[in-house]
Amino acid sequence: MIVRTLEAAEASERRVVAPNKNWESTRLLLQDDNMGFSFHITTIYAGTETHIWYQNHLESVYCISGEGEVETLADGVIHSIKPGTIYILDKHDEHLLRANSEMKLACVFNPPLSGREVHDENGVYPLAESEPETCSA
Ligand code: 9YT
Repeated sequence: MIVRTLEAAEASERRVVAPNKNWESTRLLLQDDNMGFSFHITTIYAGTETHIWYQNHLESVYCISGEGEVETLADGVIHSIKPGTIYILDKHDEHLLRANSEMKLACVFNPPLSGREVHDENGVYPLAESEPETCSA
């Protein structure tokens, strides 16, 4: 069994801050844990808009606190996000994520992130030996 706390993870290299300062994320569970998914507590800073397109990953995002919206670019539909909302990127949906207030989100990725992705601003979520993801703004 693996046991970790958010408090301890936030004080370690598991906490990463986006180069564009739109968000930060603490990766509680990563590829090297061999669970088949990764788990993150992500904070989206108030007033930000982030363009995200996880071409190599499926992701589910559950809102713990704060409010915002997610716009899917394929159809222009805007979905509001509030505590209790989950959005599920089952089609690798390209989207814009906006925070009206600071949002705390619980995020699950399949396949798992390795933890290194944040250091490459435009290839934020590459899958080993595949095309880079895009995450900008
Ligand atoms: C909201 C969202 O897409 N979060 C993704 C995870 C986070 N940005 C991270 O850990 O890199």
